[in-house]
Amino acid sequence: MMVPDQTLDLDEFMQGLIKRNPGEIEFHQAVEEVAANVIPFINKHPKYIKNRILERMTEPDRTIIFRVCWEDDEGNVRTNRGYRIQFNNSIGPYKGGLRFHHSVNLSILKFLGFEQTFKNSLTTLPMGSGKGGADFNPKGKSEREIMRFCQAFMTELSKHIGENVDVPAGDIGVGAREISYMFGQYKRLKNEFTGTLTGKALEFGGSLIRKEATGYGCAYFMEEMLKNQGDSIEGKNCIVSGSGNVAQFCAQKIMHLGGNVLTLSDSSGFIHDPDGLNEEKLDYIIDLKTNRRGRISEFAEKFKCKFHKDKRPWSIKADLAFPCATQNELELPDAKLLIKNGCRAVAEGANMPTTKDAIDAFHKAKIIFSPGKASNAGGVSVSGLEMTQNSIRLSWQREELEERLKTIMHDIHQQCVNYGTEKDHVDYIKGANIAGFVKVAEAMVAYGVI
Ligand code: NDP
Ligand code: 2IT
Repeated sequence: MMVPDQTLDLDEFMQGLIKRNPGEIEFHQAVEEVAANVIPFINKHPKYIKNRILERMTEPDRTIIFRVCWEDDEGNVRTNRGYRIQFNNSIGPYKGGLRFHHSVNLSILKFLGFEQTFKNSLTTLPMGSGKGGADFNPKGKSEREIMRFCQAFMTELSKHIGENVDVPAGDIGVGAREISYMFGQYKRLKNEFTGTLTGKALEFGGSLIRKEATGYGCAYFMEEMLKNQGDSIEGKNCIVSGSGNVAQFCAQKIMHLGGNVLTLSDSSGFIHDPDGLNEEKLDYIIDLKTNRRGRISEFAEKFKCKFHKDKRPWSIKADLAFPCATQNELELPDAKLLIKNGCRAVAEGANMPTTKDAIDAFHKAKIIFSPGKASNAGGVSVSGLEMTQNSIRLSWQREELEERLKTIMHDIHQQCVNYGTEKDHVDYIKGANIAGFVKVAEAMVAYGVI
């Protein structure tokens, strides 16, 4: 039988997706950004249409939702909802972070899992995609409560993961402390010592540079984009948002590369330090946010600079911007302010921090812009290298790992250039989406209908 010529239409495709996933607005947003680039490409490659690759890629392999019961310090029974979305394992085991934040829901985890498919493909390493977490709010919880929650969460999650099946890691609200509690529980339940989680401490299978990798990678990616234009971070004023894992080490690498970091933020506001950060100030931030779990306003008191309550940092005049906190934290009015103040380039450290209309404004103003799936891929890349080290039961040196991270960020940049070069600029979103798509799509076509 003849198969009629077909083409995909973006509006029709999105209508179907929205109908199948009602109310999941972050998931719709992430898919639309990819589909807008990938559909014109697919329409030139009938095999991707015939095999319904985009329809299949937007449907997770499976979604696991479970109850997590634990006891707080007063002996009250508490209940949260846990999730693991195993999105796509065409090019390797499911791989992606766990997020503990009160805002966590199915839509947010599906957007993150979907983005992870393209990001992990870009890393050049053999990793599929997944994401998980819980609507548990770690703020204000005692150390023992965090431990009991992590153990209860892992008691269920352990049934679904494994070093060759699905390898979770950290994300918002999940750092070395939580990974340690979860790894301990996994080891106890399974009676095995394997690399089933990444982001572990160095004493039990963790990798050097993993902690720094997302932030360092983001700064390296910005450096690559500027180099492509004959420029560099050296001497540039930079705005960084967030003050967690990604923001801290993005700020540190910007400083190493000669840039000046003027801002950091958290969910209560931002600090503006016109003199710029230095290593002493950054050490204070790392201790404040990672060890003491304090508020960014304490930095302003300590170093006598300004704290802007409930505001985001995008009104500050600077050359470069690095959104490193959370999704949709940079909206159209923020983009307009950045453009008006002469900002030249934006590299996303967070996942989908920029809204669609803000991205459109950057494109119109010819601002260089990289999507998180390219510029924050350093974190999962070093997670991949942690998996390799666990498999061969060896640990690589810091210099070797940093060199590998740099090479991977360079390769990701090159893939974006290969697929995203337009007449007079590189469209990094298009480049990342198409390059990320091709590797996974080719594997799916090769497998046939599964
Ligand atoms: P952390 O939990 O270490 O830090 C998160 C930071 O973002 C904190 O400063 C937090 O403020 C702020 N934040 C969180 N939610 C909000 C919100 N709703 N509004 C304003 N500020 C908020 O997380 P990470 O640094 O690990 O993650 C930051 C981003 O980077 C996320 O988008 C994550 O998905 C992404 N990412 C992380 C990777 C990793 O390896 N960790 C890898 C790739 C991407 P507060 O302290 O007040 O909560
Ligand atoms: O969004 C991400 O890439 C992460 N949170 C890191 C995932 C990982 O497996 O290291």
